[in-house]
Amino acid sequence: MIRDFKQKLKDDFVAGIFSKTSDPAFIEIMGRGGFDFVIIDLEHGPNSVQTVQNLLCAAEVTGIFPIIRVKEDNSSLIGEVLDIGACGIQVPHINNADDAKEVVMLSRFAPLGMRGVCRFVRAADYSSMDRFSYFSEANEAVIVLQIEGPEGIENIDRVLEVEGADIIFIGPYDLSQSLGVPGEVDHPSVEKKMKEIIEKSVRGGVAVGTFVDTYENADKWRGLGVKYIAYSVDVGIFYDKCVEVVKRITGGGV
Ligand code: 3PY
Ligand code: MG
Repeated sequence: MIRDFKQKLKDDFVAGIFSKTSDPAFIEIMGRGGFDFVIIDLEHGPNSVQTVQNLLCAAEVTGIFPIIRVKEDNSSLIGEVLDIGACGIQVPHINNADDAKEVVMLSRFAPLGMRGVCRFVRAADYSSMDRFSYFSEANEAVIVLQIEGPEGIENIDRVLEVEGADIIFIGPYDLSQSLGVPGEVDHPSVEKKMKEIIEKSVRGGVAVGTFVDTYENADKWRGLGVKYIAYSVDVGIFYDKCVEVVKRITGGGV
């Protein structure tokens, strides 16, 4: 599954969505709907390692690629979510090369890192998997680093030099706050910085991702070489649909 995802990312484009619900049905629906990946969010929202385990089972049922966004203070969380079967991790607020190196260290078994070893976990099929196959397959988990703050922007060149990151993800909302225009994700200064990060990452051979909540921005960033786009959040999409339905059935038009 991980190899196919990486290949599609390399050759083409992957379409995803954020999830902040705790109901596995939502994850199944996203898979049935055709999304390539889901980012299950532990940075914002009510989920915990315990609730996420069921969401990962639901992802497997429909073949949607599950990435878990951990919190900024992630030292124990990265190993925990990989142990329960996340195929990738996404880490917010990467500020410098040391942050990036630490993520790689916590995500990979030796010789690439020093992730804590346990083969009696869901990711190793509760010990039924050959231990050496598990260690080598686990070391292919997708690593996504979020650049969204002033230090991260400043240090992007050094971050790109760190071996092991698969995707540099630009968080436009935090980035807009960093640039003094909170929430204005279409502000020219935000757009300019995003374009700079995209150019540098593409030049450095690292795929770029971002978050969008309009189709226009999805088209714009895809056209500029962004290959991993998370379109909005399950709860937001559901809310928008509710508003539309209520307007329609009460005669208010759409
Ligand atoms: C941001 O826009 O800051 C994000 O982290 C998107 O998820
Ligand atoms: Mg953010």
